[in-house]
Amino acid sequence: MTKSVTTEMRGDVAVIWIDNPPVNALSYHVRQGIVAELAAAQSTAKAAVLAGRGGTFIAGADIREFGKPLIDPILPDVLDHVEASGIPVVAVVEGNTLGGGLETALACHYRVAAPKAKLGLPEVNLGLLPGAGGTQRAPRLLPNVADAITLAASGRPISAAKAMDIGLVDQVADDALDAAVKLAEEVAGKNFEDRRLSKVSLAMTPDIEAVFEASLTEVTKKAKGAHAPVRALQSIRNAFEMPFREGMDQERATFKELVVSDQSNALRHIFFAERQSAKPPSDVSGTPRKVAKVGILGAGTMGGGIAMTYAEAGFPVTMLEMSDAALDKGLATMEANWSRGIKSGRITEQGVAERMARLTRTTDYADLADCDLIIEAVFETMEVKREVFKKLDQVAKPGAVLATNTSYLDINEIAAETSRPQDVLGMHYFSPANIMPLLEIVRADKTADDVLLTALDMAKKTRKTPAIARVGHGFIGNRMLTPYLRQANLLILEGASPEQVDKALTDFGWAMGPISVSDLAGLDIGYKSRKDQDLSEHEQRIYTVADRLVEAGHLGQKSGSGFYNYDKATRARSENPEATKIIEEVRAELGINTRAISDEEIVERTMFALANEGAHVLAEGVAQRASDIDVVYNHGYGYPRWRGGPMFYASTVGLKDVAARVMEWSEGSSGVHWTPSDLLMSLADEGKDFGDYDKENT
Ligand code: T1G
Repeated sequence: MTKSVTTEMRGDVAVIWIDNPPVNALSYHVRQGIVAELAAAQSTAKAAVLAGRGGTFIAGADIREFGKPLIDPILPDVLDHVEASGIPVVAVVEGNTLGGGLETALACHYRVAAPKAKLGLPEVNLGLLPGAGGTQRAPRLLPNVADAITLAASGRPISAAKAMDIGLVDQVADDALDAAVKLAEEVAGKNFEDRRLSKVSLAMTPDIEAVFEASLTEVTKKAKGAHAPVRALQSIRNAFEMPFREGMDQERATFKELVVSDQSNALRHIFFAERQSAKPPSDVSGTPRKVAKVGILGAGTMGGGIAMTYAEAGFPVTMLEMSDAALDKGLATMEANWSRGIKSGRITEQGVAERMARLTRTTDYADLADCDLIIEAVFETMEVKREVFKKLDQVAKPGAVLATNTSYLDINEIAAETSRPQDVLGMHYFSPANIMPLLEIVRADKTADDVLLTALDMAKKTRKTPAIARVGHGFIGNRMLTPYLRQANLLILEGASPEQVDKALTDFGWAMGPISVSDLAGLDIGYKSRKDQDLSEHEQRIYTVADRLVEAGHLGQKSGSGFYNYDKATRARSENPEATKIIEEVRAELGINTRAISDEEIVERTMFALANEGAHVLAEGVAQRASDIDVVYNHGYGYPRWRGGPMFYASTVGLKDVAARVMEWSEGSSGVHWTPSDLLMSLADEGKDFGDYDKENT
């Protein structure tokens, strides 16, 4: 293996290079190399510069090493060596200087940043806290403790300019390496004891105490059940209440506790899962087709959101609607959506104008002839989709990728309407499409490899997180939503209130409970969809309450009342007495003896319904891997990230227990509503989990 840490002398300055692509993670050989090269430099140089190859400093510890036997030296010890160096060390902060990378820079005595550098302590995003002195050195360097708290508890990176502003770096220079070597030459031979942060002592004061009190409330609220942010805050507080070495020991102890926690395992799982889901399937080869111009059919909610997505990514977009009035409305909505960001400084008026200038409007299909990618987001019926694709086949240029945004229809059928089924696939966006990160890419039977690669490329260019699905009713996400909502409605029939169902699941960590989600989406959507399908009597019975609400005009948030009442101004929800009355009437009509239902049962029946259906989706090949399903639910449905995803959570519970409960319910009074997955049962029997399934099948 080539050495991942080498030294290049520049006069009396030792430039120590870290070269561990792709992100210069602090793998064990990097840690060993830093210690060795710095030790050697003590006798050969008067100062040292620590820099990373590939335009980035260090993106952090090597996450892949966690959970494996530790290889010495551990990072805290490496950084003790760096800080204790007899010659001054200047860090070249470039690219991503994150986590252990920033901690390494803090152990250096000076820091020079490149203008585009990003600096942060994102460990909390992995269910961890900075574990190599970040919580002890940052507060000793930064004059304002609130800045140290924000860095470590929010996990959000900051720019070089902001870092300079808060005192995290000494300089920002276009040529950071050159500036760092110059600085090293200047400080060589001079006293730099005051730059050893471990020597700085801090004391708690009433003002600082007040900052911690206020931060604790805010951090706890934002954490929404995640543990790491609060633990990171506590560790920073230790810097003011105990000597450095003790604070380091406490930090290490907390790190070792968190690194084996369910939350950290879940967050590291989803970190790798969302990178894995963006990769082409192993049976696909070739290169993406070039997309210079995008056509969008439909300027409604979905079409407008998709058009915004591409315009924001810099693509010229041709928007086609059936009438000028529809185009006027759609474009006005898009402009208003963008303009909302002006007040908060997210965008400028010029930015809005630039995006709007990328949009061309038309009611003539012929104007789509020069588009390389055309996405339709028109009315969700097969008749309309067939009609649209027949026309696209006539006007689109050869090689254009033709995508449908359908949320559940059969894309093979749609593709068959064209003479080019190999150019057709699904690109299913989630509303609001310009905000929601998930993109379900549906690979139809005849979709060509390079068409699939084009969609993956578009996801990357429009900052979406993709998951590849095969054709199947509802693909991955909506397919699994059905049994989840079914159990939620059944629980209400059996005795739980809407509020209890929702609260059990928001306490579990969901952004919104299923009943509130139904009200948000509009109860009439489900009502119409059920009327279009030929549901069995026992299936229809489940939604009697929801149907009665719609028939009584309670459509959900859009009508001001659904399962809940909504305040017109604040949208705050409250009980809807009408709904309570309907629930009681329906229970009586159906002869249901209601019972007290525990929150635990609510969570199990809904979450295990998700996992069971996910296992069906896997077995049918509609999803490539269980971790893709977790990506879908994290990025499209507000699943609590620190639980990993519906499949990871079921694995954490233990598939044996999950399978046993699913079998129990399938034999019970509402057993008709359960179809136990053979895959779930066999994994449970073999003592395996969904992670094993992924390892063995992808
Ligand atoms: N360890 C191991 N692999 C990593 C990695 C890391 N820290 N960061 C990225 N990779 C892999 C990633 O899986 C992918 O692999 C490839 O690099 C490119 O990544 C002690 C305990 C740096 C902003 O949390 O946020 O330090 O898929 O696709 O979009 O206190 O990677 O090609 O096989 O994301 O350009 C703290 C995590 C660690 C930063 C670059 N650091 N990384 O984004 O590329 S814990 C982090 C990122 C720690 C200390 C603590 C991003 C990025 P593959 P990518 P990108």
